[in-house]
Amino acid sequence: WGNLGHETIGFVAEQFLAPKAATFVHSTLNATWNFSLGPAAIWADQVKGEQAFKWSADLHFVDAQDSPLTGQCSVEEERDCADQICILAAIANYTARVVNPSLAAEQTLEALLFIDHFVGDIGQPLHVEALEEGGNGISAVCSGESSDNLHAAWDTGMVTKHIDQVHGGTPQQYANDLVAEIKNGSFASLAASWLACSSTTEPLNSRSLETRPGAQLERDLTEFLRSQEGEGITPLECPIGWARESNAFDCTVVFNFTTGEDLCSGVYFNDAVPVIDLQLAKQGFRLAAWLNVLFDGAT
Ligand code: DCM
Ligand code: DCM
Ligand code: DCM
Ligand code: ZN
Ligand code: ZN
Repeated sequence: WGNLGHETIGFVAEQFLAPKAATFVHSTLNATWNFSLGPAAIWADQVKGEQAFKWSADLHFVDAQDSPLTGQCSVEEERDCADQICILAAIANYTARVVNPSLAAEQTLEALLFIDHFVGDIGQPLHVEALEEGGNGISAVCSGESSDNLHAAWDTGMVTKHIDQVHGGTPQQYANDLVAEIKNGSFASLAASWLACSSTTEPLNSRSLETRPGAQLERDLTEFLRSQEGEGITPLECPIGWARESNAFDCTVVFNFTTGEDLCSGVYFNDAVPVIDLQLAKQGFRLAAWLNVLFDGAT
């Protein structure tokens, strides 16, 4: 996502933080970030072009070697992240680091800033897709501008137009509107299942969940943190599930357009907007739940 999408996700998460997670977040993020996961979510994009952080640029995505144009969507840790340089390994790495008491404050801050950003990016379907470098190599038209590419249309073009059209032009307002949908609106019946780490291709009722949907997320994190005694990065089940969920959209709406079609209006835009709303709301809610498990011990 671009800045607006990331800020929206951070502002959604802010409204679901449990007490200790909130205390940690607001004492770790300094005035530079207005003490908020909203503004802080864009740091990882700001630094990835700097020499000192060049190594982090490839952590923003996973190149899933699937085949979305023939309807075969999938993400496999072993196939797609064998070198451990991808968003899946990054979320695991910074999850371990953010609660590591032996790290210096600067490193703890960086870990939180990376988590804030990567839990957002993993929800962008083209950050979980190898084809044409996540759509960067596919030209696209957005609001008449033919200079765009498909990746940029999803990161920025459609999000900007949607916020301007129906959410008052600001990520704060967009986040407030999504939070209202989570609390009382169209997402209210779904939100609990977002913490079950399930894939959309795997119906919730086919899984043996404990009664609380957050239980699997808690199990995943607990097992992961326990496994950190050893070397290497243990993948986390929940982020792989999130990646598969967003990657599934690469087999439905994302590549479903003809050359020259305007993606930021008409049929394509109408199909994409519900996906954008869902993915931003979901990842914001999950970001809060993730930090709540880490710092409060529960979702
Ligand atoms: N590093 C990392 N992930 C990468 C590449 C590097 O976490 N994909 C970290 C590990 C080293 C450090 O960067 O601690 C080395 O970077 P530099 O040479 O910039 O200090
Ligand atoms: N680093 C990281 N993840 C790790 C180890 C290091 O992101 N597992 C980053 C933190 C610093 C840089 O690499 O920005 C250098 O770290 P170090 O001094 O520990 O090599
Ligand atoms: N990106 C991606 N998958 C790739 C390459 C890049 O998702 N294989 C993302 C990272 C940025 C955007 O695309 O959000 C633009 O990448 P770059 O800045 O490397 O051109
Ligand atoms: Zn992007
Ligand atoms: Zn990014």
